[in-house]
Amino acid sequence: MQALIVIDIQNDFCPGGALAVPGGDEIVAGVNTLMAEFDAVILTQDWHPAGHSSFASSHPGKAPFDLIDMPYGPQVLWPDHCVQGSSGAEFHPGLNTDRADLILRKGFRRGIDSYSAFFENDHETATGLEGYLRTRGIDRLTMVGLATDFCVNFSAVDAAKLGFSVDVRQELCRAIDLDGSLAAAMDGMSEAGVLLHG
Ligand code: VGL
Ligand code: ZN
Repeated sequence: MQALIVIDIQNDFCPGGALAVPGGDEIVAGVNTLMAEFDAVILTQDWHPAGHSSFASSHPGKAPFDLIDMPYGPQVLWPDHCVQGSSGAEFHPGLNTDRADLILRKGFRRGIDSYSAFFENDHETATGLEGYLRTRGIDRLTMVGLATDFCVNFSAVDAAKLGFSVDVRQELCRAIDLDGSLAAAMDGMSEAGVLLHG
């Protein structure tokens, strides 16, 4: 069984959004088309409470894209984005959400970020997605979405480490690319055994 995992195609990650990924909206039509090829489609949704610890605004004297040390490790600080219930947190209006079997929200604990769809940024706190996939007999994953070098990267590497076969369709992903983060992500995914397509 094969699932398409669509990562964070939300207004705030698209042009005009609070943490816009260049070309983020260009992938929407292609992702919709690809959905037809899968047994299951799962959407993830970045879903932060106001005042989340990944927001630079929660750390006096810090600016977006600064790096800080959190109890669970280094953390990039972001502009406020994907605040629960806001229009920025909604999916891009062109995304076919009707086809989704599951919408998995992440990043909802104030004190910890969650790039990966499987584990929060302590690499320990599970989101429950692994159990969902295994109990449905899904063993092959294709990932698309935003951003290649953060949430797609962390999700793909975790999935490969958990033993899923993982394919990332690069032409249906877009990157933030902060200080070489895209190149590092590509290396990390390859090393973990993720297949990079396109
Ligand atoms: C993401 C930064 C902060 C992502 C989410 O979806 O890649 N990046 N929150
Ligand atoms: Zn976020």
